[in-house]
Amino acid sequence: LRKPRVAVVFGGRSSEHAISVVTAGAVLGAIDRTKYDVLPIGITTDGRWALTADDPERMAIADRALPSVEQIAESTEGGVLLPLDPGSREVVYSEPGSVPKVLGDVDVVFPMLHGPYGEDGTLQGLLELSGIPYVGAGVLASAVGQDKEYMKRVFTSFGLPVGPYLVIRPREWEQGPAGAEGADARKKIVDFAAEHGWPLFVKPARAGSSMGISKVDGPADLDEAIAEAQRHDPKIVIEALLRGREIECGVLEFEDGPRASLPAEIPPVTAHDFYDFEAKYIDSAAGLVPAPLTEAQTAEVQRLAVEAFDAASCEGLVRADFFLTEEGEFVINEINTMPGFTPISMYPRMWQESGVSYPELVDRLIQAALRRPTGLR
Ligand code: G1L
Repeated sequence: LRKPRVAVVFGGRSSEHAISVVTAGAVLGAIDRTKYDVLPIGITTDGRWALTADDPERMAIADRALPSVEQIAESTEGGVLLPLDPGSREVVYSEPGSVPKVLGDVDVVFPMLHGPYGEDGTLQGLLELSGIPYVGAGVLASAVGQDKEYMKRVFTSFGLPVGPYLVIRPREWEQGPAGAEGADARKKIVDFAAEHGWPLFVKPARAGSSMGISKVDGPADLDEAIAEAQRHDPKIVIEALLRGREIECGVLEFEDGPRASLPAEIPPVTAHDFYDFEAKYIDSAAGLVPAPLTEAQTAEVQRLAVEAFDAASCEGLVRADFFLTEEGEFVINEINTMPGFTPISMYPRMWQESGVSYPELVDRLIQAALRRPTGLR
């Protein structure tokens, strides 16, 4: 009996290229080889696809150096790297932006790419067109999970509690803060701050990770914050500060439907103004699992997390992030369809504490993807 072939697609044209390589290494190391064949497919930082060595150790952080697809492709002597062209021994990359034919021979894809073209639904759409099942969120849930505006709109329409926010559309700021429209947008923001107080968080609406986010203490810092956010996305989301505790909860699709993990608490960080990029990936082990909550609070956040999974029509998994306000209410901040996924990241740690080991997690995700119908549905 032929084993299902799992393609792990990683790297990519993202600032989180290295994190993706390291994470894919951990996933490759956890896949049960008696059950599955694996095909590691690396995407270089300039967008070329190559079949790389099935050698998780080379994908780890070594001597404080971050790995890259280029490097694992180029440091291949003695045929460690499998060429895309099976008849050749040299490394063959796809044309930039094109997809290698090799994808046609896989039974399921494990996409591990951050941000645009990875977790925003575009890769998922390509896989839909190709009729290949894949792990995790589909086209719609991926796109919703990538756009903070639509995420909030979806949650609101499903009755989930969302914090105060404001959207500044590209054209509203086009003429700059001093232009006629810019002046209107500026007034909108200052009025919002008058109602909800400073500081505000200025964020690109669609960006992977926490890049382009600024905390703004007053009107004087607004222009710079918006300019910075617009380097990532012309559409901006502005949020009020929610005082309270940060609680996260993992949702995983089991045979009988989605279930919530034990929640985690992210302690307030002193070294960082908020839970930023570095805090998220480097200090992620700082999270407390399970979160010190009452049984009722735990049940409540678990219920909200599964509701968020369903509201965004997620599949496979999601990490739902909440604030527990000083009034004792949970407010949903965001969902992440591709959460940090090394064994020490919050999502795997929450499941570990809930009795699902890292290898079992990887297996459940692959099984959920294989159960999913492909083609017209
Ligand atoms: F495929 C899953 F399970 F949905 C999945 C894929 C990717 C879960 C988590 C991730 N995470 C990552 O790839 C990353 C955090 C390394 C970059 Cl988005």
